[in-house]
Amino acid sequence: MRFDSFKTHVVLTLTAACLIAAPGCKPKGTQSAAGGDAAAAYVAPGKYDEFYNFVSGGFSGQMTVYGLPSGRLFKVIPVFSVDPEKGYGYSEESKPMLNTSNGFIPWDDLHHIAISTTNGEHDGRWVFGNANNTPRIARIDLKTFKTAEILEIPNSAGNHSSPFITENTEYVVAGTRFSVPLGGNTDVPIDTYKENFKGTISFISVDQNSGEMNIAFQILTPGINFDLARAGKGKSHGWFFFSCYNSEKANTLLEVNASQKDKDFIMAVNWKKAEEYVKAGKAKRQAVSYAHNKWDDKTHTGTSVMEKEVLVLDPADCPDMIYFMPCPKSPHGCDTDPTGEYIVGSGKLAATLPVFSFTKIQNAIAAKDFEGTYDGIPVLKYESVLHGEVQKPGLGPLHTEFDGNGNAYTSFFVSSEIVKWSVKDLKVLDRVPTYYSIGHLSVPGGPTKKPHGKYVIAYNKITKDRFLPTGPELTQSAQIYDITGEKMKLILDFPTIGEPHYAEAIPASMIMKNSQKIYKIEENAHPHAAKGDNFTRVERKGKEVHVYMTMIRSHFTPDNIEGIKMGDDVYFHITNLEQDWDIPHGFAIKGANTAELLIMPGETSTMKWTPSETGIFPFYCTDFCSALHQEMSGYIRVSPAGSNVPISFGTGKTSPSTDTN
Ligand code: RUQ
Ligand code: CUA
Repeated sequence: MRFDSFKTHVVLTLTAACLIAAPGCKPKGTQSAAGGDAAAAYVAPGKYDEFYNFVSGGFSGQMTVYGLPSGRLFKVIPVFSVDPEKGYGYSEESKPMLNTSNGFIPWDDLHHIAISTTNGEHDGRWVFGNANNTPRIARIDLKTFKTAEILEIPNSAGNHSSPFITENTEYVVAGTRFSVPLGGNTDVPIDTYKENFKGTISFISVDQNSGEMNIAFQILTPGINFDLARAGKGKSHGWFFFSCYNSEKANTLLEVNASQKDKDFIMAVNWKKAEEYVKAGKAKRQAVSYAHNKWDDKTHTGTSVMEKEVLVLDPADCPDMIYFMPCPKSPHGCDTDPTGEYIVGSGKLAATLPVFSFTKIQNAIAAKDFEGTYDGIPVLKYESVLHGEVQKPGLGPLHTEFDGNGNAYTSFFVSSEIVKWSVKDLKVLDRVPTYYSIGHLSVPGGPTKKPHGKYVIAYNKITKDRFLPTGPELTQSAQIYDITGEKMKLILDFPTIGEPHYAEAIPASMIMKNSQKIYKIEENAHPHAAKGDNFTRVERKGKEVHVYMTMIRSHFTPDNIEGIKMGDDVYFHITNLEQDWDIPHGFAIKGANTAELLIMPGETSTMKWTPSETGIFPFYCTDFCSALHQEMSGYIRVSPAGSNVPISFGTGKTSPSTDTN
């Protein structure tokens, strides 16, 4: 009796939850439907994974690195959020990396991953990620797995359509999700949206040797929302495709008001043409302010410079540069196939999946086969550019990836499934449920000209019933399916950090051979490095005290420091003298209102500490580094402001014995 009413309650609750939160949540026997072939994902102890999987951390602001097919977590790379574990955003050297025109920003929301490519194929050099909230793009160096550069994007708000990449990493792009008023007067009534709000997309050039990013130009667009993008490749190299919604230009209750029209757009940009217009002087200089932050591996220091200008192209002055293609119902994903001929638009609210043909787009442009204009920009005829529609594919299509055999894999949020279909004849070949409400999906190499194939990984929005409960918030979930056969086969569930959005996977062999083991101490150009114990010292400069310290298994030099006074700011500049792989040392001091430092072999890092009381403060190494790790510690003495305790320091100076026995 009690059991029955309990069951009814559970069913009702589940149904309500399905309607509100998870339209795809089907009350199926989750345990039996869950059956996967875990053996296929098994990587034996001591064996390496086949792929690195770079996964966006969503609202964690970080990027995570997993092995595939094991789903084992290797690393959280701090990118847009501070990370006390690594001292990122807390050490004096790393603070500039999070500087913006709005000041220091300790958090962001990282959605999309782009691994660098050469000739449209992975080259394993860098991975890019976007900051969705305060618009930025980051570049991570895959030799060190460290954030090497962060570039802020001006004239943008909600950098969602980013950081997708061209065939030779010529550019990464940034399309604004929110249109906003631009230029001098931005203090305008919100309901003047239609007159005053504009969008931009930015083309950010990437230096082929250093990887350094710079905003090459921006294109001014109508005040719509840009969602996602993909570059053309092969025959469509030189073009870029952006999905847009809110062609209604609504500024309130978008869930209703931005879903009025039957079709929104995919915007096709001829970026080679845009380059010509820039060369011809058609771009206007606009005064803006945005941060450009770079990390230097020799000085182990980040610098932040405020850039003051961008070049903006107005389509009104630049004919034949951009076109709109109608696309059903608020397209989200916009994905080009490995040949570059087909562009798949995924209308979140649409019942079919349109596939556009690049050849037909070119023909329609040549024939001026337009159905009209939108804000002065030509709109191509839907039928003229359509390769065809996948019929009844599923509900709520979001994203499409490709294998190397002419197949596409589309995620369906509402019907919670991955659907495999043939790009050529648009026939649905297979479908497999996900648990639950899949967002992005990823085939290794899926966005490149040469997909590596083998697996498709689902990155889900809802995790109910898959893992042990952990209070109101459950872990996020990814699922791996084997796609080597005709039928997709679930082989593993694995939890993820933050909320996973897009991810990319790349063969381990392309990364691991380049992975850096140490920083060479003789190359350390940090101005405050102590490259040996004989360089260690403590210096007072007015109210600043600088401690030049070294660390090596298993002691600090110096480890006894006196002469600090209340009102001082103490800077610990600490150099890890180790030259062995995987021997970082950590540094923490009692009462410091900052994070630890975690210092790599050969690196120098600085902690600023303002003592809050007098007394003796122990400090210690936080990373278990040897059998004598617990001994790796020291003391610092803080005296009252007026005290005359002189600066003194040392290691291994033992005081005369007071032992009287
Ligand atoms: S999104 S779930 Cu932010 Cu890439 Cu599509
Ligand atoms: Cu160094 Cu523990």
